[in-house]
Amino acid sequence: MKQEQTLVLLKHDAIQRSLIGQIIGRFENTGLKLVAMKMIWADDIHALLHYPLDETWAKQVHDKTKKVYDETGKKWLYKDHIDMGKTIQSWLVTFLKEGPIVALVLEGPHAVEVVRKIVGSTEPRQAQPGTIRGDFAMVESYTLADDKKRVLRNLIHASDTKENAQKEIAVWFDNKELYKYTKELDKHF
Ligand code: 3AN
Repeated sequence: MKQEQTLVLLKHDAIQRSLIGQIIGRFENTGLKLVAMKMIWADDIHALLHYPLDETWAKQVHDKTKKVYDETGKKWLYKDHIDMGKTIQSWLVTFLKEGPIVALVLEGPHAVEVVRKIVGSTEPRQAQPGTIRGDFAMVESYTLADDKKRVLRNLIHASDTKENAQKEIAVWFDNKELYKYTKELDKHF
């Protein structure tokens, strides 16, 4: 089966909360192969390459958040999805540069889907127990983050599609940093 790769960033809140080992342990438990890993302190260039202001993404972020605002009867703050996208992008860049992060690449069948599943919902409040965000960050919510004018502190970034995974891996890793090696499990894939 064709191997897939996905990018994971353990953001600075995960490092502050001493969760590196536990989170990486969960990824290892899936059976996916860790093919690259490093600690980085991001600069503006890398942060903006990682979080480009893409209109489709802005629309998605807008719709996900607006749904929660409508359900909770909270007043909507933004003019439109572009206005919101720009605001969230600037918060994301600030947060990504707050301190060192850990970047890793996981490889294996359905890597993107499997990783997103165990990471859990973007809004930790909605994340299922058993997921990383559900177990370690459930008190965090869109309304809390927006009231504080900061990004959701949801511990992890995980690529959402195979295409984005390839783009994001290229932001953080050179090809020579992606290792090829065999594991016992490979013979079953
Ligand atoms: P995911 O990280 O699950 O792919 P996206 O693409 O919806 O989530 O959002 C990217 C990041 O933007 C999220 N990880 C979150 O930190 C932040 N974010 C999205 N919407 C909001 C919001 N309303 N308030 C604060 N941060 C947000």
